[in-house]
Formats: sequence, structure tokens, C-alpha cells
Amino acid sequence: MNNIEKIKNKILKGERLLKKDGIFLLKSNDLLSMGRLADAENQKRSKNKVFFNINCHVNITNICVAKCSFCAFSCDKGDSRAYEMSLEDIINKIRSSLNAGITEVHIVSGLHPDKPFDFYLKVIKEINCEFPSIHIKAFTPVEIKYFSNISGLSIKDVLVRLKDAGLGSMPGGGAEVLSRRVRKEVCPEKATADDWLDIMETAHLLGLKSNATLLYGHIETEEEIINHLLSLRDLQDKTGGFQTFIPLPFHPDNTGIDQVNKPTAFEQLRIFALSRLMLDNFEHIKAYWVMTGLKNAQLAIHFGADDIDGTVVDEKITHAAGADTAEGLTVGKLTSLIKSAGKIPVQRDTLYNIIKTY
Ligand code: V47
Repeated sequence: MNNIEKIKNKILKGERLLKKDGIFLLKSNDLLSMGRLADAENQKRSKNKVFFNINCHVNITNICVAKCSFCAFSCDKGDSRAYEMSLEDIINKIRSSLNAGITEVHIVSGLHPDKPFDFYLKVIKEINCEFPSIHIKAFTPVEIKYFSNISGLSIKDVLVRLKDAGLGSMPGGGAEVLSRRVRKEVCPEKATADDWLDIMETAHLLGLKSNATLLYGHIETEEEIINHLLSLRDLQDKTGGFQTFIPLPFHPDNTGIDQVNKPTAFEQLRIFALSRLMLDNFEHIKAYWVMTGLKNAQLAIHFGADDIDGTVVDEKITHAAGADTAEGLTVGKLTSLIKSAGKIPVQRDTLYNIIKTY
């Protein structure tokens, strides 16, 4: 029996994949076998459904005190690219997306040097007051840690205040690679791997759901990718608070790590299949089309992904780093992409309640 068959047998028996299985899969070129196994896992969970939502992204500012070498979005105050949105700008931007039928606003931003935590609380309160039916998914653990530093409040108090103001859940960003070595190299000035995990644990215990990401294709090793997945799986065993795992292929343009190539379609699909197989306690795996590209997102839904994020509208972070995708997609485009791959498009809300099956 070859190794892929051994892994298949393990999965059939309901056994959990180990670190060595993950390393084997990450090195494997047997992509089609991995895809079949990953798709079978999705059949158990989502059948042929592929989820998306109607959302809009708001990046309040690109001014950021953390100098992460993988990021092309952030800049210093005074830089010609620097911008910051006022509360009014934010409300107007969301209002302009209402016609599209958004059910979610996704907010992540730079770590601004002067804005107090109260500003962010006000943002959440005001959005909640103006648009009570829209779910607010906002702030990564990196931002939460920063809010705690600038306000002097504990992590728990920051999260409780945001939740009381109307925060509905948290996006999965800022995880990068949960490794001390990698973070020391690429993002030494922000929340550590332990901070990220502890903050997600606290959020989950407070009843806030979240996602989780992996930023891959830069300086990380195979072992570091598998350890990242295992850390997420362990925390999910404890809290059950993660909804979706989103592997993010690194975009090198305009970053401090521009000597590498963007992960190929083959590498991306292998990561999708690997994630579906290793993260047996995650309900969903998302192909974030903005980063994967539309063609790879469409293929990914046969290689372990059951979600392709949403309409997005005006994405800034990946486009700063050379993404060649659109900045937003219509529902028609998203549904036809899913249908032409033989799957069933399902519009969901942020918490995966079904809104409409197409
Ligand atoms: O945290 C930054 C990554 C993330 C680059 O939770 C880059 O539903 C590739 O987390 N190349 C932000 N990636 C995006 C994110 C996200 C997106 C969509 C949905 C959800 C969700 C979360 O983007 C950052 C960072 O890891 N990133 N720079 C880059 N050059």
C-alpha cells in the first residue's frame, strides 16, 4: 500500500492525520488523489454546496506602525499613499453598498499611531446603529492586541466592549504563519503567534466566532505550515469557535519579499486539499478568490474548498501587492462560476445561515 492509500485508509477509519501525514501530503505531487479525498470530506459536510456572501470590505486606514515585510498595503503617516477614513466616510461607504444587498461588512485596517481605541468603538457602535441588520466582522487579533496596548485595557475588556458595541465576529487575518521564527523575520513588531491564538480563544469563549488564515508562499518551511494547521486544530478542539480556514497565497509585488514567485495553481490546490484533510474539525475551507484568482477559486471547490468568500467590493490589501483580480464581483459572476463547476451556489450570512440557494 502506498502512502496516499494509507492516508485514505486512515481517513476512512476516522483517524486523525498526524504531523508526518501532513508533511507527506505537502510534498506529494499526487494532486488528483488528494483532491478526491478532500472533495469526499466536503461531500460529508456541505454536499455539493458552495457558499458565498454579499459583503463589502472597509479598510479604515493604511497607516500602520507595524512594518511587516510581506505587506504592500501599509505605509507611514505623511506618505503620498497614506489615507484615513473618517466615521462619516465609513458610513457613506457602507451606505453606497446597500443596494447590492450586503449582509456583512468586513473591517481590517493598519495599526494607526494616533487614533484611540474609542474611535474604533465608535465606528462599530455607529455602523450597528445605522445598519442594525448588517453583521460586523471586524478586527484581527493583531488589531485587538494593539487596541489593548493603546487603551491599557485587557484583551478581554477590549473584546467585551467591541462586542457590546455591536461586533458580530472576527476575520481570520493576522495569523500569517504561527511560528516564532517566521514572525521574527517578517512581522516582529506585532502580536506574536501565542497572542494570536490566545486572543482567538478569548473571543471564542466570549461567544464571538472567527475565521483563521495562513499566509503561505514566502519564507516558511513545510514543517511550519503543518505546525500552523496543528495549532489551529488544537484550538478548535478546545473552543469550536472557528468557522472557516482561509489559505492565502502570498503576493510578492511591492513587498519586502519580492524575490519569490506567487504560489502556482498546483501549489494552491495542494494547500486547499491538505487543509481540508488536516483540519478535520473545521466546517468550512474558503477560497478567497481575490487572492487565489477566479480560475483557481473555481478549481479549489473540487479540491477541498466549499466557500469562495463574497462580492467584497473595493479590496485594497491584495491589490497593493499586485493582485490581478477585480476589486469586487457581482452575485451573477459568483454564482455562474460555482454552477459551471457543477456545484450549487448558496448565499449565506456571516454565520453560515443559508439565505438563498441558486
Ligand atoms: O492578515 C497581507 C494577508 C490578510 C499580503 O476572515 C497578504 O473572512 C497575500 O485575512 N499577499 C488580510 N496576502 C486578509 C484576510 C481575509 C481576507 C478575506 C476574508 C477573511 C475572513 C480574511 O492578508 C492579512 C495578511 O495575512 N496579506 N499582505 C500579500 N502581500
